[in-house]
Amino acid sequence: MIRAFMLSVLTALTALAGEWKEIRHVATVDEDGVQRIKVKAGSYYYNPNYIVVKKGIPVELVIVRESAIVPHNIVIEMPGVSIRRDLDPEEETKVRFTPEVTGRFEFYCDKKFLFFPSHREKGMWGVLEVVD
Ligand SMILES: [Cu+2]
Repeated sequence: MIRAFMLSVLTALTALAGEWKEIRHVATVDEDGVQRIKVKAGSYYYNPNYIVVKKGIPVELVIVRESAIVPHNIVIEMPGVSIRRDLDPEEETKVRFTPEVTGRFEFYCDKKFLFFPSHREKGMWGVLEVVD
């Protein structure tokens, strides 16, 4: 509990500083054969922001948005996968896909307000590493 709190404080500070620190998560396969990963999203981060998944096994990102006025989304582009979804502020957003190639791919929020830096530039991005 304290650890989770410390982590959220750290994440908030990192977001303020505009820095990006790796928070790694290696997915496991649930009983239903899905690699299900809970992701927290907010201004301006994803937690975890480095997700390792296995090739050829369905992935489900269960994204919980930190309640805020600022809208966020998630964009994932990789061979065979093209996703751009707004994140629901009230409930979980479930994003499903099956990675068919190995490699490292970026996911990010492409929201932007007027001439301000994009959320991606502010640190709202992560790495999806697909392994064999
Ligand atoms: Cu955003």
